[in-house]
Order: sequence, then C-alpha cells, then structure tokens
Amino acid sequence: MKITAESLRSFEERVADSFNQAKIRAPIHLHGNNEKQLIDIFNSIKSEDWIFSSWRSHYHCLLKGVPEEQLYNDILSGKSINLIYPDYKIYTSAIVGGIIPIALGTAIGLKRKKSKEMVHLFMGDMTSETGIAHEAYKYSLAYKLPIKFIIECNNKSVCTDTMKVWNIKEYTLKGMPNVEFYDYDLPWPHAGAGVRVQF
Ligand SMILES: Cc1ncc(C[n+]2csc(CCOP(=O)(O)OP(=O)(O)O)c2C)c(N)n1
Ligand SMILES: [Mg+2]
Repeated sequence: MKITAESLRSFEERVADSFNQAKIRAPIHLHGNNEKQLIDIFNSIKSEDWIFSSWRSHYHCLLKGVPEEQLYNDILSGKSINLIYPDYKIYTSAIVGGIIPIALGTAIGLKRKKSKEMVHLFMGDMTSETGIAHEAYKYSLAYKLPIKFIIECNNKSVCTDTMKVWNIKEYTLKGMPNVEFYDYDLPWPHAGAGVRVQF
C-alpha cells in the first residue's frame, strides 16, 4: 500500500489515542509535521539499504516497509522505543547516541564486502551534537564509508533548547557532505501524547 502523509499522520494519531486510553504500558515518542520530508527522503532509499534510528521511529519503520498492523501490535506491546526488524533492515535504540556506532560498524562491513548497500542513520538535533555523532561522522568521511547522516531537527532535547545548551548559532553538521538536515515543528510532547497516563 502506498504511504502518504495522511496515512502516516493517522497511524500516529491511532497510537496517540491508544496511549491516552492507557492501552500502551510503555513510553511512546511520536513524529509529526515531517511527513513530506520523510517521504521524499525514503524515495531515494532502496529496500536493500539499512536504516538506523532512535526512540522516535514509527514513520521510519512504516516507510521501510514494516506492515502497519505488525508495527501497531509491537507498539501496543510496549516496544515503541526500541523497534527492531531485521527482515526490513531497520534497527533502533532508545539510548541517545547508542545506535551510531552500530550504524558505523555496519557501514564498515558493507565497504569491506564491496556491497552496493547504504546505511541511512537518522538522529535528532541534540544527538547530532554529541561527541559520538561527531567521531562517527569524522571516521565515516575519512574512510569514505557508505553512510548518510540524516538530522531531524525539532530544536529540542526533551524540553531543552539544543542551540542554547551548546551556545551555537548553527548546527555543527548542517550542510556538511553526506548529511541531510531538515527542520520540523514537533506537534506532540517529547514523549507520550498529551495525557498523563497512570500505568
Ligand atoms: C544516554 C541517554 N541519555 C539521556 C536519555 C534521555 N533522552 C531521551 S531522548 C533525549 C533527547 C534527545 O534529543 P534529540 O536528539 O534532539 O531527539 P528528539 O527526541 O528531539 O527527536 C534524551 C535526553 C537517553 N535516552 N539516553
Ligand atoms: Mg530534538
């Protein structure tokens, strides 16, 4: 089935409703207002490519081909923050920066095998300013690894202004080779869906 901005949005709304009705007994992190950007990005990602992402990955999973009901049931069972689908080559971690060395290692392996496959590594703005992101980026350029860094910028780390934390006027990796950067205005809270749910 073709994925559209509307189908992505209605998936997140369904998850949000389930969370607010206390049907999901674990954290969720929703995406929104970035549907068009992600659909464009995934248009140039091949099914044999590898995706690495974070706690906020429902859209990435859908766009990489994970069936909607399978994803929804996994979220319902509490796996929203660490969704892993080897069959669809998408791996995520809820640890800030945790997935980066795994993505980098995969890119090293692909290069050694002379594979045509690519790694697409998604991260938030704060994650992109961490030391591990910068080391991995430096290494990937120096060794010409098949990895692209995609920075999804909502200008926030939980409730904190990322630029203010680092006292910077521009994001460090923005505009650099092998980096795709997009801004979006997250319409949801950092986590959850707006209702305080008591498990
Ligand atoms: C090592 C570690 N430290 C702290 C946290 C708590 N934490 C979860 S998401 C997050 C903010 C990350 O911000 P950003 O990379 O911009 O991603 P966003 O949530 O905005 O998409 C933090 C601090 C964590 N998950 N892992
Ligand atoms: Mg952010």
